[in-house]
Amino acid sequence: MNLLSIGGSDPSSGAGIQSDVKTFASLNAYGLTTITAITSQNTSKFGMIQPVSKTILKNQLDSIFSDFDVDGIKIGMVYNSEIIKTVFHTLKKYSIPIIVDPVIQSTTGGMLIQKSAVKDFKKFLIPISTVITPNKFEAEFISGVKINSKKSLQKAGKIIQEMGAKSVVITGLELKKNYISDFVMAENQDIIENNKIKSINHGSGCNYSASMVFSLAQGKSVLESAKFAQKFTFDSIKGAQKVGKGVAITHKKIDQRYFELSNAINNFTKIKNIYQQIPECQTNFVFSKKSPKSIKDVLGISGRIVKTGKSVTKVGTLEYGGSKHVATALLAMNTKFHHIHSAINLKFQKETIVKLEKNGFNVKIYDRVKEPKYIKNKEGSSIKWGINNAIKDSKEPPDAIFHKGDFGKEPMIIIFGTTPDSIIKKISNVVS
Ligand code: PXL
Repeated sequence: MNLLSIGGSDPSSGAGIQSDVKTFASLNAYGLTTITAITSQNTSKFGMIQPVSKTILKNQLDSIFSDFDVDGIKIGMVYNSEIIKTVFHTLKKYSIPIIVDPVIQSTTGGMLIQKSAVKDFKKFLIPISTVITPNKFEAEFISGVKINSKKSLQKAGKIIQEMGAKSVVITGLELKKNYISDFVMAENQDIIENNKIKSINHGSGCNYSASMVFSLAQGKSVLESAKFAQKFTFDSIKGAQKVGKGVAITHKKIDQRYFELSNAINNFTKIKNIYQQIPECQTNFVFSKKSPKSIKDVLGISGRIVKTGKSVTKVGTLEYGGSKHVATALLAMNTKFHHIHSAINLKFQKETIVKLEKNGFNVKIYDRVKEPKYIKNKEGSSIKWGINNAIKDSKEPPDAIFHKGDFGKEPMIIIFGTTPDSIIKKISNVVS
């Protein structure tokens, strides 16, 4: 996924385009940037601002759009009217989710937009936004409404929506003690809340809008994306680091599991003739947290790995809870063998079983025909029963478990391992 951040450069990397690139990278998306202005600032002081010329801005935008498929755009600092109009004239040609983060003032006091440009900001950029994400202060500034009640909050949101924004998310509201809330005006009106972390930091606003565009670009709704952004921002504030001498800079710890599974999926798709191993119900590849309790602790692919002719492709994204069946099999295995954290399902073929055994792998079978009726009738319990049945006498975890199907049930092999990489090693020996 390619995401574009249009905004200012912040040399401290706490905010602006540098911060957005960090956010995108932590989500495994590719970050593109076009710089509207160069700021000089650190964690204590805001220095100069120098906007770029419209010629170089247009040139940057053209170089991005002529080469990359852009899946989502975030607009941050735009500073003056010339920049606003240049951005508008390029973006109006595309129908890509656009988040407009109406940044006005930095935590350290710098003005990020000229007073004279506010009118054009409202005229050109608000109408092209899929979502606009002002904080309370910015929402008050744009709408002219002082937010001090639910009614005034709704009024401010409505005024901004009437300026042309499809959806409005007003962030950072303190509606309840010890909580921080966001007001989401999309298909419906919702208030979403999270625990408040009492700290002053640099970067949280940028984290919110950048993570939100990632979620929107995945096809998630505005409400789902706001929830995702709220959680992402909470985590990044929790992980804030005092890198300089002034305020802490937000930091989202990278989920290593995400990268390991992503890499392994990539390697899996490259195995010679791997399409021959994909079952009718397609393949999922999962990797769990250390002590998984439910499928929500298991990372899987939301749309599975699917066969497209003679190649295989990952469809959807890696998500906790992204797999049901293979994740359930893994959970059953992990309950007995705590160090097994990864699994993949492959098409049942006799020769695969023979090769697995020839390679010295421990292979177990269970018979779905023997599955008790009360289990069959209970949605989602067959796999758990099958895995438990196959390992009930095992002292060591098997490398693979298979069953030969039942009426209306496709036969299947599941390969298990400690990590996704260990599974790739097992499979590569056997199937290519
Ligand atoms: O957080 C808003 C923001 C956006 N862009 C740049 C900034 C800031 C805040 O400091 O410097 C370039």
